[in-house]
Amino acid sequence: MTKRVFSGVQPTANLHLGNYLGAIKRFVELQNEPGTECIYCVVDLHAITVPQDPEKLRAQTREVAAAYLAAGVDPSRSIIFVQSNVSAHAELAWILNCVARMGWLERMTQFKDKAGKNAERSSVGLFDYPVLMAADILVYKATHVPVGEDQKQHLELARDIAARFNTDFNVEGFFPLPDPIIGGPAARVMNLQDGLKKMSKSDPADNSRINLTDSVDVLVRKIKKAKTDMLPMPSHVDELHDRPEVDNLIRIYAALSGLSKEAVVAEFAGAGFGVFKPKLADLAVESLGPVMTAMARYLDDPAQIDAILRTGAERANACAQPILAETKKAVGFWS
Ligand code: AQP
Repeated sequence: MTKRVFSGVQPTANLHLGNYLGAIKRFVELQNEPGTECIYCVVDLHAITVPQDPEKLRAQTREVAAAYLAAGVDPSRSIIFVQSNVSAHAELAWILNCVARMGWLERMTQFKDKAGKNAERSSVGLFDYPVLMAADILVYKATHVPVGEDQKQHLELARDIAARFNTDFNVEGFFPLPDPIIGGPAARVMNLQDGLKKMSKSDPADNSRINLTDSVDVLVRKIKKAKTDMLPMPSHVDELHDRPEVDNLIRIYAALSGLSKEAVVAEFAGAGFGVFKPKLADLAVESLGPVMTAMARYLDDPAQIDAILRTGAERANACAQPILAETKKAVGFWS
């Protein structure tokens, strides 16, 4: 059976190393697997679950598309498009809203984290975000979804919604239960200044993350200033349990080099950070530098990005519309 991959990134500011290693880099790896169809979306409907400046949203949409292209997503092999250009996502989300249960959504930890103490003032969209995410995946009958670890719970919900739809409408196997692709050393890249917090776009401290739009100088400086501790590099992975910042840097090194965490620990065992950090910076420049340069080049030519996104939207619509039509038929809508 053909593997159909779907994933997306929100066009919110400050695309970072976590988004790259946890998601975008894997998009490219999957695209290069034989027998795999890939559909990659810039999920702007998700972005407006919190307030956005319209002009910035438009610019950031191109920025995410530029990151996909710069990382190596090839628009002749994968579909790259903007979510709001394919209305089937929103239409299916409504149907799935009537399948998902309030109790399921109330358990979502990301809503609790993002809404914080202001749940009452949050948009309904922020609460409903995981149902839209389920629609994004199911409207293509995608079988695999590469995401960072923070999206694991949402993926489980998408599976529950798919299974419930199939049962409620007596259409066994209609929606496949999508498999998450999560894992590797960079499934959860942490904040460079606090190893207990996820690296995040919305953190006000810019030195907490490496942005894909940073210059090479800034990238090197942020690695140099990344928090560590007074001890030397560990000799065994077990020593990393209570050293979250060091663990994070080692995992970043492992993800960028393709080595295992154990191999990185063995390579630097007992060394000082004065040895490790410059090596990490060199590695980051070597692997991220070309992506950052290519991204800037794409952003200099917005017309090229727009043309790719328009073609992508046509192709995505062509995949989604027949599945939406079948879904409506199963529900009993007149046509
Ligand atoms: N720190 C991370 N490590 C690994 N993967 C990550 N992802 C996000 N942060 C990390 C993965 O990147 C993909 C796109 O994420 P998104 O656009 O949905 O944004 P997000 O998860 O909301 O990103 P942030 O940085 O966490 O934003 P804020 O600050 O707004 O909450 C997803 O696959 C995600 O798992």
